[in-house]
Formats: sequence, structure tokens, C-alpha cells
Amino acid sequence: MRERYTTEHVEAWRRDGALVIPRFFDADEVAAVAADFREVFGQETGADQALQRAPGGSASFSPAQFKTIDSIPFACSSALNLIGLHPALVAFARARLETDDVHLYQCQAWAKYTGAADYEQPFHCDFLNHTLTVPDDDDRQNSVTIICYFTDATEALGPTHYVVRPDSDRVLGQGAASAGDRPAVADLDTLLAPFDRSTAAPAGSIFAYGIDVYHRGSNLTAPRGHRYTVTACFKRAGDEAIGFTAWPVSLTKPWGRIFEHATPDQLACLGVPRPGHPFWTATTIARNQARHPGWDAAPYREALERRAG
Ligand SMILES: O=C(O)CCC(=O)C(=O)O
Ligand SMILES: [Fe+2]
Repeated sequence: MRERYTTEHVEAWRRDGALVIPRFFDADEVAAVAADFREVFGQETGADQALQRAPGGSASFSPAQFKTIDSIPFACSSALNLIGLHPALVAFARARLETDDVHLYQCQAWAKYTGAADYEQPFHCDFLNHTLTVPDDDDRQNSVTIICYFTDATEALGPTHYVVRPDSDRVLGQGAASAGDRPAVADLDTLLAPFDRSTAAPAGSIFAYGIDVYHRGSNLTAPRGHRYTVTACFKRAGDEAIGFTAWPVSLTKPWGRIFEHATPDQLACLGVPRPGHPFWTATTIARNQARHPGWDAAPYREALERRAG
């Protein structure tokens, strides 16, 4: 299997808090995920004209930006349902967080279309809705948030823009990103503008960034354009300070699509105990098999037999 990231990438992440890894996903993976996007969102083509804010207006968050975003699982193939748990992505998160036990706490598919919204956002850090407090001083206790592109993110197709941590620290003072709240830095966008970088990259690329890294969504201006992304966020398992999605809440969603195809390792990233965990008894295995008929219980049963034997 080809190497999808290097130790230099992990080092860059540690130093800068953010990086783009071009073509992390293969062309066939991109094609399969994009096909699922078309099935789930039912629309591929944006409007002829971009929606742009009035002259003099400032970039902002708006409900229209988030109209076509949803969490896994979806009624489509395993391509989209499991791409956020791709073994290489999980391995990258493990390397970055320096633990084998990571938890996927957000996994959303987001389709954006030219003209459906003005997607231009002000600079912000994501910790504001990933924790009730502030980012940890120890980066390994924070999380790895990853935007995965399944369409080409050219400049006219709304690539995320960002500022590496050394730059924002220099401009705003060390740790200012962790203060985060915009009123404390009134002209944040002006101050950060000279250090603005684009994540423009071909389909299959990923943008990994910390919850303390300044970034912003940008608008889609290409006529009839669309942008497909999956956001996958990992934290250390058991870290109650960080969160976003409580997976069991979406009980009416097609979880069978996940259970039918995910490996025990992938399921563990969603909080399903691993084979051999004391949770798995003959009773719980049988009951879970009844709940998710397509689930392959063999590894769990075998681990139970090994424990008993
Ligand atoms: O979709 C993007 O490019 C970034 C969006 C973002 O940063 C946000 O909504 O918090
Ligand atoms: Fe954000």
C-alpha cells in the first residue's frame, strides 16, 4: 500500500497546527465518494452566478452556508459512510495524537453550490463549538480536524483559507488563538489577512488543522460550481472535554450501512467496544447481531471463545 503521509507531515502539523496533504485519497476512492454525494444530495450543479455580499459588508456565518451538511451515516454505499474512518486517516490521527485509541467525534458530508449561499466566513477557530473551554496547552490533548476534498478545490470553488500557528502567534501574541473570542481582537481579519494561505488542492487532498488554528470558509464563484467535502474530527478516546456528535442520538439513521462494512477497528473509533472487551458476552453479541443483521460478529465471538477457553 502506498504511503499517504510521512513523518514530515506529522511534524509540519505539530509545528504549524495545519497542513495540506495533496492527493491523500486515490482517484477511485474520490470517484466512489463523489458518486455517493450525488446520490445523497441529489444536486450537482450550482447556479450560474455566485451569491456575494453587498459592498462594504463583512464576511459572516449564515444558516444558508450550512443547509447542505449532514453527519454519517447516509443511505448510500460504504464509500462515503466510511471515508472518514479510512485506515490511513485513522493512522494519521493516531500518529498526531500519539495514541492508539482515537475517537471519531465528528464526521459530516458538506455539499456547497455556487449561488446557494455566500460561503465567505471571517477567520475563526473551531474550538468554540468543539469544547466548552479552550484548547489544551498540550496539543496531543486537542484534536485532529480534517477537511477532505472530493472535488477539485480551485480558488473559485471555495477552498478553506488558514493561517499557520506561528504566524497567528506572531501577530496576535502567543496563545491568542486560544483566546479566540473575536470581540477581544476587533480587527482580526485585517491583522491576519497578510498571512492568509489557501488550501486550494486537487480532489482527494486533505486539510488537517487544529481546533486552535485560524481559518475561514471561502465563497464559490465558479459558474455552476460545486464542492464536496467530508469533515472528520478525531480526539483521544475518553476525552470528555472535546465533543460534537453523540452518535447514538441519530438512531433512525441507517447505521446498518456502517455495521455491515466497518472493521472492528473502525467501529472502535465510534465507541463500539473491541473484540475481547468484557462488554461482549454471548448475550450482547446476539442482541447486537439482531439489531444490525449485516454485522460480522465473528471476530467478537472468536475473542469471547478465546477468553473462555
Ligand atoms: O468549509 C470550509 O471551508 C470551512 C468551514 C468552517 O471553517 C466552519 O464552518 O467552521
Ligand atoms: Fe471552521
